[in-house]
Amino acid sequence: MTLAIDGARLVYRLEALGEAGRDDAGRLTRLAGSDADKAGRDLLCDWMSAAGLRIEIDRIGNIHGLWVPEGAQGDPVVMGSHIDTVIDAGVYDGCLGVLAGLAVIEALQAGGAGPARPLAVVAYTNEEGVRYAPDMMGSLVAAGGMTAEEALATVGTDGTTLGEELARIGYAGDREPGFITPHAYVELHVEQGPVLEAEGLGLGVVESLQGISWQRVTIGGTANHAGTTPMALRRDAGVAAARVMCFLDRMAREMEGAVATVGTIELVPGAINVIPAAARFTVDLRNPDEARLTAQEAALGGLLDELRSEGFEVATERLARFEPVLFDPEIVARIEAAAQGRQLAHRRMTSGAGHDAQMIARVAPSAMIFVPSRGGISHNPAEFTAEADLVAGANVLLDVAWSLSR
Ligand code: HGY
Ligand code: MN
Ligand code: MN
Repeated sequence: MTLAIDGARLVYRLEALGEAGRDDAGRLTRLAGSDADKAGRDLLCDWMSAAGLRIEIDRIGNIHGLWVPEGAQGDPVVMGSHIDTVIDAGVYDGCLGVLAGLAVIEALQAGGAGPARPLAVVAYTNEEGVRYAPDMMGSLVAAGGMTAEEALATVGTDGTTLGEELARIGYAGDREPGFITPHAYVELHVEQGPVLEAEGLGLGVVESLQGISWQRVTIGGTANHAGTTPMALRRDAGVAAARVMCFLDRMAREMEGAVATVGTIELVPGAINVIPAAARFTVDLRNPDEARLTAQEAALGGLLDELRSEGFEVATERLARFEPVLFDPEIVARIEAAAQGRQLAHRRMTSGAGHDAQMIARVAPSAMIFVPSRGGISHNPAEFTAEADLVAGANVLLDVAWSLSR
């Protein structure tokens, strides 16, 4: 019996979910705990209910859709990802993995399949970490890497608290995070990078995921008059921040596997004719190799010490730190076999982006499936994956989940 997912319905739902949470500038910005997040969550729950799934929400707001057919026993096979987004996002990041998981369960139901195990599809809270750090927070709590209390108490970039926002939007669930231990976890996700497209491949078999280091840096200088203050007498926090940004960019270009990003920066007081008294910015460092990621952090620390010796105040705040992850070889092999079975051109690869799978891998055998991103673009409204690739990836997810649940 060759099962297949309903591709047209998957694409329709991706587009419909992509409309839930657009801001008044028409940008898709579904930050964790926001009204936009509620709109997406409500839509997903409607679809899960229509599929007859039992919906369970845990204290950190992770949404679980459970299918427990007659006779199915034991820990479920879990498929998942996230539906929260970055600012001005595309419609595929995270949403594909959740909606494909739902499509897989619906295909098994429609095909009269009788799995020996239950299956579940999960949307994890706050994977992006844009409003509340760290990222992958819901799955981190589910994997026991952070307590629910700590996560719920997290204060966001806008001064709100995650727990209060989840309660406000009606998704402060009552189940204990981790109430489900997956028998296995498989996540379908758009690659968000250029590799598959560049090599003309339709599918990525993801066997590892790089390490991530997030910090917030605050540099204190001295506000002064932009016109009257000689250059030699300045303590310009803005220039100090710019030196850090250029240093990180050069270091990442010279170090194997390294990437470095300063994605947010704020100058205080932020006036055209005032030398900045302070600069607050975030640093995102990544590397597949833990020793090199530690070296990147040490090099940043060395520069910050140099700035201190020049008279700047420098403070750092750790926002996230996750070591590189190797996924489960047996699940990886099943994904590879399913891709071969569907004659899909594929390759093994690592993930440059963080994903919920890297957290769930702490408690269950896990791996990921990638499909190509056009132009390697993501975290951008131009994010796009061709329908044929979306459906092929979802059918590989179906084959793997079905093989794991028999
Ligand atoms: O930051 C990441 O890699 C993920 O998109 N949260
Ligand atoms: Mn994602
Ligand atoms: Mn993302």
